[in-house]
Amino acid sequence: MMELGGAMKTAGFGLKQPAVDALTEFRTPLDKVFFVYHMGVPGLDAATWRLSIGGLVERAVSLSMADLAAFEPVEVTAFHECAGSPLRPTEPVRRVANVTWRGVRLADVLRRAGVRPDARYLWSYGADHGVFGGVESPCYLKDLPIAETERPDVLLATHINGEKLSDEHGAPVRLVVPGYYGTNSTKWLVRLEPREIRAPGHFTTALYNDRIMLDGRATTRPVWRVAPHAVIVAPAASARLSRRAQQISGWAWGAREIAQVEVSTDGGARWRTALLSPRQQHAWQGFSYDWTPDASGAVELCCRATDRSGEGQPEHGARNAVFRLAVDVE
Ligand SMILES: Nc1nc2c(c(=O)[nH]1)N[C@H]1C(S)=C(S)[C@@H](COP(=O)(O)O)O[C@H]1N2
Ligand SMILES: [Mo]
Repeated sequence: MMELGGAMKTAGFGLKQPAVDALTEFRTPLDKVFFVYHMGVPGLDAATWRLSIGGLVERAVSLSMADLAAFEPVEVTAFHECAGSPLRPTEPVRRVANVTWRGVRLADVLRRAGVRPDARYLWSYGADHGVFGGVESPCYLKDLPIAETERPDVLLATHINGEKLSDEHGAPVRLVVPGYYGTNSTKWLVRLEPREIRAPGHFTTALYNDRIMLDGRATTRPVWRVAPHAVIVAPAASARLSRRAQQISGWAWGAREIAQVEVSTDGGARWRTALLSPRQQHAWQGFSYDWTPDASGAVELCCRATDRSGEGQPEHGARNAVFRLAVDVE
């Protein structure tokens, strides 16, 4: 693996995570968009930034910011979800936002280099390097199935919600793969390589590779496509509610469009179907449920999503385990 970065602006793990009940807007304002980095922030200079493309291509390419700006600009609104700590992959963290990315299509840029037909994965390199989980990595290296790189909504992004990317969000250019967990959207992007095999780095083999059982055999599954998930944003956590008619509302998302959201007001004993908005682009979908509490005391509200293919959410022990919220009715 190659060393690509220079000095780091900050070193070590960093995280910002607003509470779920702060996510009241359809498009999450920037001050409520989480960020996360494993090894620090490199602090790249847009004036000298280059993206190199090598590996299984017809011709090696190196692009500057001006070169990138010559491609057709595109905008995509998409949910953005972190898979949670790769050291505790079955623990839900509900680290999510819904944002509008602007940039150029990855497919357009790759066409400049010409991806060879034997390529099966696209490796993406971030300029950050350092220690995470006790392991030293020379860069942040991820991979994607090559078919995803042909999607028109997979971007090399320069802007988030109309603003230039901040250093924390991956300036000057990051990959954005709507429908895939955030970990695959490589920030501080400096190199792309179509390859025949999966990337060998710590962040693709040891971390972000779920241990699962398939047909009675233990195997691994890359943390790529986002599993169905839903959260309640109103009422707020530990709210004190009156016994008047009110609404339970929130967001649902997943790699596939969500077909149904159900709400429970008794800790999961009975479930009712919520009103659900259709999906726009790759955005999260709003849901709401009208509720008049019929008794006072502690209540556990829950919500769960099912996608178009019928996949739902596990009760426990998964990053998308059913969301539960304790509230108090007066
Ligand atoms: N180069 C690089 N890219 C990265 C990361 C990182 O540590 N280094 N973290 C990933 C993870 S785990 C997530 S969830 C998203 C978060 O993007 P954000 O910080 O802009 O919200 O970036 C991803 N891209
Ligand atoms: Mo993440």
